[in-house]
Amino acid sequence: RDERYNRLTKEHVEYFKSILPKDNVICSLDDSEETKKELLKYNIDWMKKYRGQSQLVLLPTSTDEVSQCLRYCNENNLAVVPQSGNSGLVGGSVPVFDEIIISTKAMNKIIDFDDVSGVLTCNAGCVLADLEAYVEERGFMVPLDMGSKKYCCIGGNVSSNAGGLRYLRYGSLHSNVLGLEVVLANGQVIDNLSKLRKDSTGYDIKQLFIGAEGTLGIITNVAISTPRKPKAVNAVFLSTDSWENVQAIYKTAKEHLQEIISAFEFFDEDAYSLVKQHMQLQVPLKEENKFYVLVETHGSNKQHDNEKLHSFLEAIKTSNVAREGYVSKDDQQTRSFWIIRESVPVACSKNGAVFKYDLSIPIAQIYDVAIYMRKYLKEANVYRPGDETSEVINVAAYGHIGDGNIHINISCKSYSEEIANLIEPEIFYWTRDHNGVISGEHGLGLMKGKYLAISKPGSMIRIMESIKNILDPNYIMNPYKYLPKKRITRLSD
Ligand code: FAD
Ligand code: S2G
Ligand code: ZN
Repeated sequence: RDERYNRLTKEHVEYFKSILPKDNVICSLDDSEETKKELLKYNIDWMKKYRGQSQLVLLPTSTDEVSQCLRYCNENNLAVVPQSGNSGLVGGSVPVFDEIIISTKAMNKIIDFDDVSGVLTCNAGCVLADLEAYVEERGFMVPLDMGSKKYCCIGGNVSSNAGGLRYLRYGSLHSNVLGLEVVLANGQVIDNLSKLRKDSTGYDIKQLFIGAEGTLGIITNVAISTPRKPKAVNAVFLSTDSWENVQAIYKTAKEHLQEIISAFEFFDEDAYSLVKQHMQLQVPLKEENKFYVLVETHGSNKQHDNEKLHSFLEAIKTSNVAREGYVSKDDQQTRSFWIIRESVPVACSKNGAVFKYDLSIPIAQIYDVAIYMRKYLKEANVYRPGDETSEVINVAAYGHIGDGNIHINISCKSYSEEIANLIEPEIFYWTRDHNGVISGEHGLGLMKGKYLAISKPGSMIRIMESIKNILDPNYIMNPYKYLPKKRITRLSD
């Protein structure tokens, strides 16, 4: 614990109680067991891998209350963790020690929606699934989708620069987010809540906060561009027996489906074995295989799209690159295909403990990381398939091939430092040596901050630190993570 940060006192709590609604200050300094239980929810991450000891959760209801809270914390050297849905997977959203948690959960209102431009303006604490429902009613869709949509919030999505299942077609939050309102550590409010699609007037300040993971300020409001909801959606579920064939299917999809392709996801036989074991799902397959692919299209004209889909399927058949293929009959079956894909990370967590990796690697080599890690863990004699006593139970690979983003989930009966130290930083060095980066979409958080120098040169890290020093000179925003003091240094520079 860095002793530069003061410990929480009753006076501090009294101050917060004087500016926030009574129920929006959850503090264990002077309260019951029941409060301690309530606090636990905010202190433990979704994977139950990271756990903080925060004694205080603040739930401000407005930008002004966020500003007053941060200004006070900054003046009193109180460390802060911003939190929204707490579904992050790198330990970024929970305290490391007793940092104060400032949650956006009480800031969950939609401000406005323009149904000509499709620009949605809302509070940071709006749950993604609620925003999806709201814009869908109006014929639009949110340009990101992920398995955590029922509990993640748009402020956390933006702050973690989430990718998700629609990235291939609808792109990054760096392009879909048009404006942000952010409160800095000193309480200053940056009102860049622009709704303009094009703005080339000076540095694009909001971009700094997209993916900053709460280390530069608290996002309080978001303006995001939402595309029209597609009139025609198709989904194809395929199986095949080699990585070369997965790549061939991808190339064929890009050739025949081009502007209507909206997702290209895969998972391998190891991932599928966990889905079969832990999730009771209907999978439209006659036999098992090595790789499974889900291709989805979004278009405005069902008939045109069906013609393109037909030429894609014909090309797949002629080139004999798939073993089985199923076209969804209706929206319900499309949903059932997606449930299979979205159940993979949940199934990977069912064995007890899971070490999650989220790597961006050039597509040609992307699956080699799974092959390498299985071989490496077998040589270390911790991965013995078929042996009940094997520490590592499964090494699953799945993800967003279209984005060049793969997830490796190494599941064990329980967390162990020994296994963690075996995997890391080995998997990150392998990624660097194959021109990849150590996070594609989940971010750095506590888990990967110390490895940043493996993917980014010192010259860039020093610029990041300069930005951090300007915006949070007292280092109260989400300390110990992302840009930690202690870091693996690069051999060069
Ligand atoms: P939190 O977890 O609360 O916070 C995430 C980070 O942002 C933390 O560092 C936190 O300090 C910071 N933060 C939170 N709110 C604010 C704010 N208002 N201002 C500033 N900083 C803030 N991620 C993907 O990218 N793609 C996926 O496909 C995907 N699928 C997932 C599936 C499951 C089942 C689960 C559990 C997670 C998945 N995730 C995925 C990870 C996670 O859902 C995303 O990172 C999501 O964007 C986090 O949003 P959140 O609201 O839960 O943020
Ligand atoms: C996905 C989900 C998170 C995880 O399913 O694409 O981002 O558990 C992942 O890896
Ligand atoms: Zn993902």
